[in-house]
Amino acid sequence: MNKKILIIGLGITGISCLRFLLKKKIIPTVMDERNDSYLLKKIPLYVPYHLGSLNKNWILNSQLIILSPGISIFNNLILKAQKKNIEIIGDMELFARYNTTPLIAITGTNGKSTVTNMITNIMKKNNFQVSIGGNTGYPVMDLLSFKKDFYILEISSFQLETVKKLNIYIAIILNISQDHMDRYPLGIEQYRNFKLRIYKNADICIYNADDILCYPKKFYNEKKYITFGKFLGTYNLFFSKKNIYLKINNKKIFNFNKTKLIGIHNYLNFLAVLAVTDILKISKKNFFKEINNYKNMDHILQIIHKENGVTWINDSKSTNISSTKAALEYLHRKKRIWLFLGGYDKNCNLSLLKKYLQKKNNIKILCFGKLSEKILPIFPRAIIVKTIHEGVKKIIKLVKFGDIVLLSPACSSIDQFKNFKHRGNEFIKIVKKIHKYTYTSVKKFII
Ligand code: UMA
Ligand code: ADP
Repeated sequence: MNKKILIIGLGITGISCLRFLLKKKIIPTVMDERNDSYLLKKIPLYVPYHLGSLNKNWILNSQLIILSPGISIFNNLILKAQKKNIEIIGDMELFARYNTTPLIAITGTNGKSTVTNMITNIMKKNNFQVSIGGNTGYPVMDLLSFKKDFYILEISSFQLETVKKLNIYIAIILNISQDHMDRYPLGIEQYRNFKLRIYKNADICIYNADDILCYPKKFYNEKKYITFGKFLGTYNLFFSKKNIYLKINNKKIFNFNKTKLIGIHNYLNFLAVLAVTDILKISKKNFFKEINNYKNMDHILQIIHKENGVTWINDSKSTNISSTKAALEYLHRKKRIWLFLGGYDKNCNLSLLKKYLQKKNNIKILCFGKLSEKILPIFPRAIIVKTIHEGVKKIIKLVKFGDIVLLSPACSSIDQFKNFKHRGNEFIKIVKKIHKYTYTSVKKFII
């Protein structure tokens, strides 16, 4: 590569690209809008850098820009560079140009991490050599040094914005609903178009047949298409009075209710996984063994505390409306729910939750963070609190036997926390601390 290369963004993506190019003896220039000593430490002395802003001259005088996913291709300066025919790619595209390992790639609004992990676990247990990368937090450029049978990639719409030709063996779209509407001003169709790019150079496309937005716009003879869904698709569910079964080609095969899996949304995730394991010829017996062993990841519908008949649940990974819907669909009808909603809402239409949050459903809304500025016109009954901590303090004496307290914020965490993990961990800390304080002092008094 004999071009003037500029890396924009020096988070884990930018740094992984820098590391890769330096190994190849290519010295790019680098840029980040942040300017701090921590960043400086990551840049070798001989690499030219610009920190603190986007440098117009550097951008417009480069020949290849490697853009981090956090920076939109619709950024004004990036649009100007595109007009000048400067090539703009991201780490996925750079990776695609060097990768020779077969890929299984997963996208969708929700369930990406769950499905990526499920596939990886099952494949490992069945003697495949695999590594996981992408939006999960392990940048794809770092995968290239591992020789494996497959790489399993979680890919976000941000990453797909800059993909041109990514050869994929199996590409999956789990579902598409409103998310990141602050980044896609033209709405869900614009977001969807980026997601659909995953099919472009895929041999096999797996998609959710219940969700019209996941359907490819064109079907090609040389590709294979496999579907799953609640009622539609090759792999679907059968609802009897008491149980929910896996159904393949109209045959009841397996009772999901006997597993530890929570929520119909997770049954659907497993159908997508099964479609993959069938392609790889992993036996159904081994697949079912894995379902029985599967434990939800932390921060996803995670029961963190039970006391006095009240169950406290951390679903901090819910950062959009559909994931909070999935939590409510799973939990509602069971008990009264105290729902913590809040954070930065990414311009999504919160009124899509109205059906789930009607008065008759017995759900009390506590709203924290930036969302508080706009929730009342949509949900006038919401109780506004500045922080999750204030909310927990407010309700600790109000919750009754049988209640559920659920943090499923439907928003991203960036207004008050570093990320969803930080938000979830803070919630856990507060809940544990307040119980220790409230109930140990009461218990002492009674004794
Ligand atoms: N930066 C700028 N200008 C901007 C935005 C960012 O200069 O307008 C700089 C920041 O100062 C920072 C760097 O860019 O130094 C951060 O780059 P980045 O935001 O692209 O983040 P990375 O650390 O490279 O992490 C990215 C993904 N982040 C985003 O998409 C925002 C991570 O997904 C991903 O795990 C990682 O690459 C490895 O592939 C995170 C995410 O929030 C978890 N993803 C979104 C989601 O899941 O909803 C899509
Ligand atoms: P992602 O990686 O796409 O963010 P995760 O598997 O981490 O997805 O789950 C994020 C949130 O979405 C969690 O609250 C989880 O309960 C919910 N979720 C998982 N799968 C689905 C699905 N198929 N449909 C709706 N919500 C889902």
